[in-house]
Amino acid sequence: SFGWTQYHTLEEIYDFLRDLESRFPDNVKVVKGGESYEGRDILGVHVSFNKANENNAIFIEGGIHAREWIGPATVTYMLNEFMTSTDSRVRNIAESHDWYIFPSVNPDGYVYTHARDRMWRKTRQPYGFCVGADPNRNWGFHWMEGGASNNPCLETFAGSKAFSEPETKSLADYIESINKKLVGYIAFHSYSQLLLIPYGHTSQHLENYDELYRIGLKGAKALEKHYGTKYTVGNIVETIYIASGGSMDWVKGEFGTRITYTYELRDTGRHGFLLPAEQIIPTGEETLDSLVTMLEEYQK
Ligand code: 0X9
Ligand code: ZN
Repeated sequence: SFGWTQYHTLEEIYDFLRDLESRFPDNVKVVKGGESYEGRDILGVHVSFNKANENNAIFIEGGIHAREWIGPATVTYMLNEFMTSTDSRVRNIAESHDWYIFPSVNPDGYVYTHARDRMWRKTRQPYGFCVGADPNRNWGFHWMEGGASNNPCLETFAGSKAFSEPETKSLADYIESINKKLVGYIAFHSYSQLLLIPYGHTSQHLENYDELYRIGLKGAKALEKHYGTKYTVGNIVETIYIASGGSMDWVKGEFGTRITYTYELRDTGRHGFLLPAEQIIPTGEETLDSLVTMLEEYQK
């Protein structure tokens, strides 16, 4: 059965989503957020406990980079807690929002990391002799304005144009269709233990940077309490490097969605992308607490 002591395949994750829908038919609906180059569905769930929360929705994105397996694992962990936790703080945050949760938005890449190359990052659309674009450089907001390459053989290839990848194009259309309901967009990557605030093309601070920074620090503090895991909070350019064309940046730039963060989950490099499965549950616990804490803060 599905659990968090091992990493799962795409089909196992999708079965978990369908299973949740059958266990909670009044609250969980499996939704198609788009389609991949190889024709796979990008599946997620829409979770709703109360029609009144319709316009208080949080979008959760995992797995845009194929090899960052702790992303989908943490996202499914949190989703399961939203449905089953008896902790009053988790219940309150879960039930006071609608959720659009997509654990694995680069399904071709994820399947490829299981079948062929554990370290694959990109999509799987061919470009001449090389394959794939970086789906976190392919979104149409300040596309190709730094930290992105026009060489299809590199890991940060931005695609032949903005939204050249079916995954980003179809998911963007889906997000656009629900954008008025969204108050938050949170992306999960690994690794480096960072909580990143837009944008990735400029170190200039956003209108609500100070709010996001203040809330982010509270989240990082809550996260650290569990296992001592330390996170750095800040603007993308100031904290890691220039990276234009990311999904969160497009959502923020296009719709002005208020709460926007990108997590870079565990660890800081000892295991890197190959984070041992024993760390899924601790990562899930600490990350969930940080998210709950930030959403509590935001509501104040
Ligand atoms: O380079 C990236 O896309 C992210 N780091 S990773 O090691 N997971 O590849 C950083 C995210 C930058 N995010 C945005 N610009 N939105
Ligand atoms: Zn990543």
